[in-house]
Amino acid sequence: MNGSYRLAGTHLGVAVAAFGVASAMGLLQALSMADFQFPYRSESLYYTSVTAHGVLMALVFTTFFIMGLGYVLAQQSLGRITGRGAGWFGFLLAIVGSIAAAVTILRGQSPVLYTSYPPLQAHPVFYIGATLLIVGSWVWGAVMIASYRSWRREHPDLPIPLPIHGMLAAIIVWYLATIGLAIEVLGMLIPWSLGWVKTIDPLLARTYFWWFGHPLVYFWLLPAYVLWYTVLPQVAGGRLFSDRLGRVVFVMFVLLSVPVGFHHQFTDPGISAGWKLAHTMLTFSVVYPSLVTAFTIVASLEVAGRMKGAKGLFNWIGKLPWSEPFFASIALAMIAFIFGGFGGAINAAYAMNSMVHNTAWIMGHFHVTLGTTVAMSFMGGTYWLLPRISGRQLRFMPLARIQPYLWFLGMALFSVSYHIAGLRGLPRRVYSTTLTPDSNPWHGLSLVAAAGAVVLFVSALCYVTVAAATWLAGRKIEAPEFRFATPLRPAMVSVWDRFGLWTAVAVVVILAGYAYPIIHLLSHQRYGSPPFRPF
Ligand code: HAS
Ligand code: CU
Repeated sequence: MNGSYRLAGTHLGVAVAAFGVASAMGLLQALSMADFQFPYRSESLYYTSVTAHGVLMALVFTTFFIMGLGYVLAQQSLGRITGRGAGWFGFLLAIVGSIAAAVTILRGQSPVLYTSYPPLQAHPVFYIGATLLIVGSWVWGAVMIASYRSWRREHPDLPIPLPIHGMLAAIIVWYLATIGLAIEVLGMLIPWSLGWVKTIDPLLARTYFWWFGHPLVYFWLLPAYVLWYTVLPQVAGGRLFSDRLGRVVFVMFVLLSVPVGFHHQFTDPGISAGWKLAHTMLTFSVVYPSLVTAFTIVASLEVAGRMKGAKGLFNWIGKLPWSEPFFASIALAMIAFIFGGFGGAINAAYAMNSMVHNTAWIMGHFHVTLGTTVAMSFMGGTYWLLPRISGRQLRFMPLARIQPYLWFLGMALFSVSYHIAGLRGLPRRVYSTTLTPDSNPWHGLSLVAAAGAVVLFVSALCYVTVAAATWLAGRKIEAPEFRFATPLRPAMVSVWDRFGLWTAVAVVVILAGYAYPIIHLLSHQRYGSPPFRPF
């Protein structure tokens, strides 16, 4: 196997493994919430498991998949990975960091949940491990940018290949976002967890965290969009409706992803209402590129259906390849995002947020967005990538065909129940839904969610089985070609390729959104909180 693909494939392998472990934990948690008695069920096991599930899914699975995908795209679209050795070094940092953090979680020393809010305190190795994962991803970003620059020197007059355009946007969002995290972790959490300082200011830490935490979701979403824009129309048998709109969308995420974090802090005191409203407005602005995406990708699919002869208003939908695993995964991911996006707009509405904040609704929301839209795009992406990088045919094709539908079904049961339970007041992150002795309005819903979790677990087993069996024992074939979607009108060089300029504008927007509120928080008299460890 080609060295670049070995590098990419190793990243994908870690992603699939993390996903498998985290899926089993998800099942455990749903059963616990629905009050099934199983051996070793306990509060501490629950919080250990929620933390491990969140970290492995949201940080390890996603980051490793994105890095692997990035390397494949660099090799394919740019014909190179400049600095493959550095790429392996970044991998090493990321894997060592992930394992170290995971060990402290599984030993029950870091039950701080994936948001790691102080004053809950984790073991120092947890924070240091997470830092190594991030630094590893920075190295990846640098290798990607170096590869792009080397290509650019040879092709000064060409538009950036669209897959790389989208990945560069994701990388810029990532660098801008992780500045906030670096300040929080290096400046506050690590010194505090080592005992160098006695107290921590939770509000300030949370503010830095959400500087990172919201753009984090677009760091997940953008690589999914790259697959939607550049691969999906091709697999569907059509054309990309507009290359230019794709570029506008990616640039808008660079501009608007970061300065929206206060929409996670509407209920936090110490941040004035005006700044919260400003972040609400910016949040509604960053919804726009997703609406454009909905239009562009659906139009591309309609083109595909019409190229296959559909004439009516909607019958192009039936002409799409619904039994092809990659297509089915992404199409279902898109359908889920109609609901995920709608829920996001409710969350972001300053006043309505108080109805859903810290309830099970939020679990519902992010299992539709991250757990369905992004996760299904990545699972579908795995089915597309594996045969092409390994030269092996997908093993157990029927499992790969049914897996996306199972996931969609499981998540529908799971997320709809938790959205409703949230509106009925079920808090998020509780170990049991029968908190009161009387039967309460949540238990029935949590049973439906647990049924969904069982379906999800079966689907996860299918995915992991197909991926592992293909990698280890797939029948050797001539690797299918990587083919990207052709746009209806050819790509042209434009101002949307000028990432240096857009990054500079993004920095200005971030300063406008965060400089004053953070200076304000820093200038307060702060007493801080000592650490808190629940067990
Ligand atoms: Fe969110 C909380 C607002 C998108 C993830 N979000 C979270 C948390 C996570 C998360 C993990 O404003 C929990 C954090 C925690 O632990 O506390 N979210 C939004 C908004 C959007 C949004 C406005 N979120 C995402 C994405 C995520 C994600 C994407 C992960 C990948 N979210 C919030 C807010 C909170 C929040 C508040 C805090 C709540 C609180 O109080 O704690 C937007 O980006 C959404 C825009 C999306 C659209 C949808 C476009 C639709 C498309 C598909 C079209 C398909 C069609 C059908 C038409 C406007 C592109 C196709 C047809 C075929 C035939 C195929
Ligand atoms: Cu957010």
